[in-house]
Amino acid sequence: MALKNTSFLQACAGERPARTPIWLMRQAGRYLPEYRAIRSNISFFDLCRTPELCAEVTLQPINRFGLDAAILFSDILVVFDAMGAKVDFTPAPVIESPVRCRADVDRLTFGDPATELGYVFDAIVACKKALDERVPLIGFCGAPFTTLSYLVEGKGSRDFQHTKTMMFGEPLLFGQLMESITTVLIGYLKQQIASGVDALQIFDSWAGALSPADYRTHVLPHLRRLCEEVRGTVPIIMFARGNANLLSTVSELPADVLGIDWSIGLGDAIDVVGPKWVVQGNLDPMTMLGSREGVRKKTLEILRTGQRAGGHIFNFGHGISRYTDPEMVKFLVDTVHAYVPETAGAS
Ligand code: 1CP
Repeated sequence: MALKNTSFLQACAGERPARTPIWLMRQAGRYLPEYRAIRSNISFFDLCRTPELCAEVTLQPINRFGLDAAILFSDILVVFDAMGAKVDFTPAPVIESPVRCRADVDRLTFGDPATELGYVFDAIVACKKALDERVPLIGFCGAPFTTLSYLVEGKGSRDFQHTKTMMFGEPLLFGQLMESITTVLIGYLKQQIASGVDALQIFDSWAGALSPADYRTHVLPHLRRLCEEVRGTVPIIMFARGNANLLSTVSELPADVLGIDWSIGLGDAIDVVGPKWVVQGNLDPMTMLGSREGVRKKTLEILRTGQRAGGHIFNFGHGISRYTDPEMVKFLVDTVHAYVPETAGAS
C-alpha cells in the first residue's frame, strides 16, 4: 500500500509538491477538546503507555484539519523508561531522582529500547493502521542534550545550573552520559523506523541554553553520531530551539530538514544555512492568539520566503499554545493549502 498524501515526504526530499505541506508541533494536545475529553479519564503517562489511545489522539488533528503529516502521540520523556529513571507528571514532568554525580549516573541502567519501550512501538503500529496510509507518520525523540538536561535538572530550568555544573565541572562525566543517552536514542529511533514511522524529528528544545562554542564542543559530536547511525531509510528533521546563532553549527549535521524556530526571520535563516537546505517553520505559535488577518499575513510571508529554500514544510517555530482556538488552526491549514507560489503560473 502506498501513501495517499506524499507532499510532506516530497518536501523532505527537496521536491516542490503542488501545495506546501503543513503539520504543527504539538498538534495533538490540550488545545483540542477531544484530547481533553480523553485526558480527563487517564493520566498523561498512562495515555502514552496505551497504544490504542495514542493512535486515537494522534489522529484527532488529522481528522479535524487535513494536515499533511501526523506525529506520534508520545513524549520525549518516555525514553527514561529505558534508562531506569522515574518520571512523574504533576502536572509538569519531574524526574524523581535527578542525576547529578558519578554515583547517580552509575545507577542508571541504559537498557535496550526495543524491549523497554514496547508500548511506543505498539503505538506506532496502531497509528499506522488507523491512518490507513492517509498521511505519513512522524516519530521523534528528544536530542541528547535536551534529554540529559531533564535527567540532570529533574525538570524544566531557566539557567541550567546543574547541567552546566556537570558540563563545565566534570566534562568527562558529562560526555559519558551524553554518549550513553545517544546510544539509547539510536536504538530507540531505529526501532521506531522498524515499527513503521515515515520520518523522524529530533527535538533539541533546550539547545538555546548553550553558547554556540559550547554547543559545538559538547553537543554536536553526539548529534552527528545520532544522525549518522539512524539516517538512510527515512528523512530526519533536526530542530534546535532557542538560539538562532546555533543555526550555522546545526546546519553541519547530516540531517534532511532543518527546523527553524520563530526567533529568526525565515529569510535570515535561509541566508545562514544556505539555499540547499529544506527548512521547516516558522510561524510564532502565539500569532494564533491574535486576528485571522495577522495569521494570514504572516503565513503568506513565510510561504513566499520558503520558496527561496531547498524545500519548505510549513510549521510553527515551536509547539502550539494550549489556548489556541481550533478554528484558527483550520484557518491556518486552509491558508497554507490555498497558497500558490507567484512563479508557478508565470509565463
Ligand atoms: O495533557 C497534558 O497535560 C500533557 C501535555 C503534553 C502533551 C500533549 C506533554 C507533557 N507532552 C505532550 C505530547 C508531546 N510532547 C508530543 C506529541 C505529539 C505532538 O506534537 O502532537 C511531542 C512531540 C512532545 C515533545 C516534547 N515533550 C518536547 C519537545 C517539544 C517542545 O515543545 O519543545 C518537550 C520539551 C517535552 C517535555 C514536556 N512534556 C509535557 C510537557 C508539559 C513538557 C514540557 C515541560 C517543560 O518545559 O519542563
